[in-house]
Amino acid sequence: MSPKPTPADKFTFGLWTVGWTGNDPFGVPTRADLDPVEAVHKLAELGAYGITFHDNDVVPFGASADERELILKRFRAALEETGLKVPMVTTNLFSHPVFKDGGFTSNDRSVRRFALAKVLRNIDLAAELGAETFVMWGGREGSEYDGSKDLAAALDRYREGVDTAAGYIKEKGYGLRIALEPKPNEPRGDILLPTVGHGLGFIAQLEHGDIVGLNPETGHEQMAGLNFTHGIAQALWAGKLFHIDLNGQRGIKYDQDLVFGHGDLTSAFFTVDLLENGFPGGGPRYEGPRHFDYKPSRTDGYDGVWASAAANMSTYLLLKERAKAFRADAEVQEALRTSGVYELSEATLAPGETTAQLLADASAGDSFDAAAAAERSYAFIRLNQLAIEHLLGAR
Ligand code: XLS
Ligand code: MG
Ligand code: MG
Repeated sequence: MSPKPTPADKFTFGLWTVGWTGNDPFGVPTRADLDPVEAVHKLAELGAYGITFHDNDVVPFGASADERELILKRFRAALEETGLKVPMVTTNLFSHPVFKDGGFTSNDRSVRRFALAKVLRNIDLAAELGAETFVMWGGREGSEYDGSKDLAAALDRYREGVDTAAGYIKEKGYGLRIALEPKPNEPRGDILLPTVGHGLGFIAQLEHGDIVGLNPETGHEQMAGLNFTHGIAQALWAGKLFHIDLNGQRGIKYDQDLVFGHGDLTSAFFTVDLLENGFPGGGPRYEGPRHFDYKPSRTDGYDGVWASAAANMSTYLLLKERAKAFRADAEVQEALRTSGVYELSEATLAPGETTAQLLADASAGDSFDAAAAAERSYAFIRLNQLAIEHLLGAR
């Protein structure tokens, strides 16, 4: 039986996910357009907590002020009717041809000024709708050819753009934080800030880095062959996991945006284990929305769209159940101890111990029996098999 989600589970969906009509580089849409108001109603019926969007998912690019107001009025009414929240808003700086060389980092200064103003206006909308997170995915910020970008200047302009937006949030007193979303490639050949690690390094260079964190996406790390759970773990550890995009990916290829769990299921299990149970030794926890950023396959009609939205949530809840059972199992706890997982929480130096004392400690030097210590079996395979058995519902 699939578990039924409720708003307390804090599941959110991008409007562009269920609203994707199936156009790809090789084919035209396979589904009719989805009215954002219908998306709000359907997601609320399915038990979601919120909906997120790019400015142009709701208000078409180039709409007049009057058109914008009319559209937003209808959208707000649907939110009020259903109680669905808007915890995150983001800006489309990638679809219109004007952004073909980027928004914040286009070689054309007039485009950069237009992009920055578009972002500031969208920050006003995000604040008005009560969002807490403002995502920036710089899909066009990059290049195909290394000689076509002054990379230091591009990073300067990226920093200028993000700091200007963050400074604006502070100046207005909005309760918003920015979350940068790394991705290695697609649509650009190479995208700036390609991984969680690059994002963390960039944030450390910002003037307003205190309100800038990350929005890692499962498939984006996995496209680069990286471990998503490690990525979000480091972001959490650094106090920078502001938001999350959950989905599925099968190996190093284009961005598949599959349903969460439909890619690497074992990795999804450990992602949920971390989000729901935290680090084994304690430490920072993620409390934000569980946001799905996936694409319902273009083979499917609207039956498949809503089935896939439900699938993201029920798979997450099933994994949560399994991850809770895993941690509660006495045999698992014993295996974690045997494997030294808890032992890693103990500081390597004793409290107040100096480097001189460490160097003088024979047990860490001449009398350390390296051969004996090398004999230790960490029994990680047994521990992992226990996880697999819980994942498969065998325990
Ligand atoms: C694309 C990104 C995008 C962001 C929001 O690959 O995942 O959908 O999440 O702009
Ligand atoms: Mg993606
Ligand atoms: Mg995303």
